[in-house]
Amino acid sequence: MGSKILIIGSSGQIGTELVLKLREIYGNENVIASDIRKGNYEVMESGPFEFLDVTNKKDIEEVLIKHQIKEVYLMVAILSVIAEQNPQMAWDLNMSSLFNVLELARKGIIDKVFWPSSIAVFGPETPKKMTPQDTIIKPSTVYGISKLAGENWCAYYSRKYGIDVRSLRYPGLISYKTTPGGGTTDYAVEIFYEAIRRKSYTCFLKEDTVLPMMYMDDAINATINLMQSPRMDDYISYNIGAFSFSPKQLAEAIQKQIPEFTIAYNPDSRQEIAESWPESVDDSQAGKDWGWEAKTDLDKMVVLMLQGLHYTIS
Ligand code: AKB
Repeated sequence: MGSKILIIGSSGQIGTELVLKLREIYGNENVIASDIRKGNYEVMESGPFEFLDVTNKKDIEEVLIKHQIKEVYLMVAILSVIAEQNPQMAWDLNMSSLFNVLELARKGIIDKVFWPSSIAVFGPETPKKMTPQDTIIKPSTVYGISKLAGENWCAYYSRKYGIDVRSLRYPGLISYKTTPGGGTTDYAVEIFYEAIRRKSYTCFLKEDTVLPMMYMDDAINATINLMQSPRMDDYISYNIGAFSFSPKQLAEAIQKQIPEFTIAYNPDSRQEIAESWPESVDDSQAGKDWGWEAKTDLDKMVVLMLQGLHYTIS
């Protein structure tokens, strides 16, 4: 490969698995992990790691130059629940991190950027089922507002300065290597820990709240495939979907593997966030433009999660 890759936010839920997959493809030495805190053992041991505060543009620049990096995956964000509690902090971090990277691209230091958007860009007025790529986009959460602004900034830098920036609207992501933190879809990961440890779970969403979700392997493949594809004429933050379920449907899928598992419901303020998001998304544009297709369905995801977590937490 020609140039090296930097993952900012490599200790997070997506960053961890992205580093490992990119190292498998491009070689350990070519993929530099970075975060404000240490990551999981595999990430720390398998290749280079830099402590990096994404709000400090100078520090990012130094790391880029030191390792001769030209491609950056910016996987840092304050997610929906924490953002509601700290609007200004969330706005500052989510926007300054993106600005720092886009500006370094404008200076010619970075050639290619990946930045994650989310289903949180959609709001209560958006069509809920098979939400189109282009539709009413009026987010009602702090996190969603920052993601929509981010999409607009990426489009601006792409159009105005020719920056190659690519983006996906991730649904809720389900994985076992690193826990998510501060999101509304986090219940769909927590439930597996409790299913194994206690055989019961109390969900903070109502039983029939349907949200779009995806197994992490598919999200990682989507991310890398998009970055490997030829550049599109215009910046698009692509809808990508895999499956949708409610807490009740997820519990039923878990019961196929752990029949004694039980679920109870105690909805809190996160319910309102979930209700403002789509139930499913139309991702046909991603399929048409760069061949996107999810590989893991709900039942397969449940089996993979239980197998992965048995190994990790036992
Ligand atoms: C969250 O729940 O905040 C995130 C997201 C859907 O972007 N997982």
